[in-house]
Amino acid sequence: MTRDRIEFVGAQRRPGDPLPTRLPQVAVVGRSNVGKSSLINALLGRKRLARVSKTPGRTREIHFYEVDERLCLVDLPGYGFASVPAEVRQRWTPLIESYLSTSPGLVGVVLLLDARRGPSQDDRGMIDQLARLGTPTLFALTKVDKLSRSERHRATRSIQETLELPGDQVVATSAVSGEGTETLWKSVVSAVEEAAS
Ligand SMILES: Nc1nc2c(ncn2[C@@H]2O[C@H](COP(=O)(O)OP(=O)(O)O)[C@@H](O)[C@H]2O)c(=O)[nH]1
Ligand SMILES: [Mg+2]
Repeated sequence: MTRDRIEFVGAQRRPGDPLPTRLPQVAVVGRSNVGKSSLINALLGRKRLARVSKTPGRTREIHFYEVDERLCLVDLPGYGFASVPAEVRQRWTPLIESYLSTSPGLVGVVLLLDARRGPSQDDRGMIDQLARLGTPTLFALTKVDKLSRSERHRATRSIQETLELPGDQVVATSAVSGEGTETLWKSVVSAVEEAAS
């Protein structure tokens, strides 16, 4: 896929809002501030497609980006950031859960984990939920530009061991250097192709 034709096709603001796409979807999920919007921009080679914010919890809706009329990348609000007021967080949780559990076009999820930390309770809750739903999940470590080469290997191995994942399910990425983004994109496209076959 050339990623020449990228289009923001709409948002879901409340659970049950109609989906703005009919294409197969791959959703990017993770804590607020883990780097979801930045990674979507890096995957699609655009600087300011998805809004990047220094303030956690700014994405309050689900955003849909169609690529080459073949697949749709989905930018979800982040979960579990302490500085976001509880009442706001509670409004997003049903939105995220409803999207993940009721979207027939959802073929896979990329779950982002900050390379510098272990998975949080919220991450583990999300991982369990995805396993219950049977949603194929890829794991991307984010912001690896902040780590040395040896720290990066250690972080990748540690996540694999902690979550008992096969090696090819974890990709170390950086939206700043672009590291890992082509590998991850290929996996995203494979997930869509597998779902179609
Ligand atoms: N160094 C570095 N910073 C990043 C990277 N990705 C995101 N950030 C920063 O992390 C913050 C949150 O990014 P954002 O994409 O908005 O996260 P989101 O809340 O998960 O969508 C912003 O200040 C970004 O500039 C990365 O790969 N490397
Ligand atoms: Mg965001």
